[in-house]
Amino acid sequence: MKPLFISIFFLLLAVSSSQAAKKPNILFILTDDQALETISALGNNGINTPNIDSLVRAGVTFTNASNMGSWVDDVSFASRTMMFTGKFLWPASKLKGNEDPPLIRAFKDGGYETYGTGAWHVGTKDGMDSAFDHILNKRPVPLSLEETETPFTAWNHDQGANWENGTHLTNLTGESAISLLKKATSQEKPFFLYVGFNAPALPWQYEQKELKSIKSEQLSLPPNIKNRHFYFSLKSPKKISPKFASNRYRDYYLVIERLDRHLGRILSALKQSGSYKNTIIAFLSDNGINNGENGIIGCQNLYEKSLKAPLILAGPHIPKNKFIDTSVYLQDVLPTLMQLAQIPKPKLCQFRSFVPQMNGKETGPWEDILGAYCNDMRSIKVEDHKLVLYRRKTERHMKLYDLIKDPFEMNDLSQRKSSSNIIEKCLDRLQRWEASSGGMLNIRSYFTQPDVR
Ligand SMILES: [Ca+2]
Repeated sequence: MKPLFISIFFLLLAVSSSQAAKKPNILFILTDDQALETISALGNNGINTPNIDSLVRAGVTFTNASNMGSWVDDVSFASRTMMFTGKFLWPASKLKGNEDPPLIRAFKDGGYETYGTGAWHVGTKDGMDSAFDHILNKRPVPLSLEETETPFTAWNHDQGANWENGTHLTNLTGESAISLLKKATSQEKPFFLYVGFNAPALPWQYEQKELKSIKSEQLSLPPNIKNRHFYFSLKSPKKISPKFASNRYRDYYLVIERLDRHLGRILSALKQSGSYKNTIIAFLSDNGINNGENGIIGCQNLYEKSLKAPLILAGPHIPKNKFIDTSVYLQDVLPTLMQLAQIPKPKLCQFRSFVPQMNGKETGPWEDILGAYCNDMRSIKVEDHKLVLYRRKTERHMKLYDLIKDPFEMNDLSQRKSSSNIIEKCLDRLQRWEASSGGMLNIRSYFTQPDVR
């Protein structure tokens, strides 16, 4: 090789290795059943989340990120399986679970070393074992409390679940994340670190001394706590009393505050490692939950409270302290991270990147946002409206809400004459989506306007 060619060769080598060094690390923090409004930076004065707040200030927060729904009671499982396989709801429901998660594999193929800890709960081969190169303290979910004669007490370590072996699971996951982070930041390759907090999924356990930090009687409850859902197949107490609801809120918030403290420790460790500036942090949940709103306990429904969850991205080339209300799916997060990391999106991935929206594009990646729960419910958000369909045996219900004027979904507009155009539009789009995505329902045969009113 002549000297000039040798120089050019080494120059190119240097350029390509410096580009490789610039690939951002990914710190992917996924919580379980965390509703959108559980963040103090989003205006909730009842909870104190200084570390999630710091991410909100450091990055972009999507305030309309929804789960696409579920084909089983276990909504978390469906949401996560869609998230890590890239498949829409019905195609994901047909997966046999005999391959490793393709969207994590894409990062491995793109030169990333992968690490995982905590809750996983994804319908792919061998659980977390096939997903990551390095695993610490993986945790199957859901957890169950041991059957004892003692009534459930949040701070009783002997009852197991989150207190198994005397350590709260949130502490264990937080500490495992820091151990993996130390290992990952000592390597040359860029890392993808997955941290799956079981919190704030049930059971809500905390130390007794933590109780005094939140006074349930001082929590302000949303107006739809007093609203009663009409649909009888949803499991819920007959009437949610304000005291019952505020105690639930308190317990839920206490578990999130512990999660926030551990997030703070992880962020400090990342800063101390020197890798903070070249790391994209994704903080999100798999779905939200109803804690008594509209008379419902749980996430097996299509109210916004259960569909929507936090979605925050911070790091290099991501705007700071920006809020975006464009509708996206929570499952769009991995294609987004792939675009930011310049990794090709696998062809099988049906979800889309929202990088253009982070950079100012006003129209969303989706024309409308779909929701489904088994074959009992369907929803679609078109412009400001949301249509929800319910079916059980021969029974049919239709509800229409204006999400701008009525964010708590309390005023059904489906009976109004003026609603017929938007209902037709919603039904048409829902029918098209159901048919094109492998759904089981013929929407039009079940729901035609005159029959359901
Ligand atoms: Ca969940």
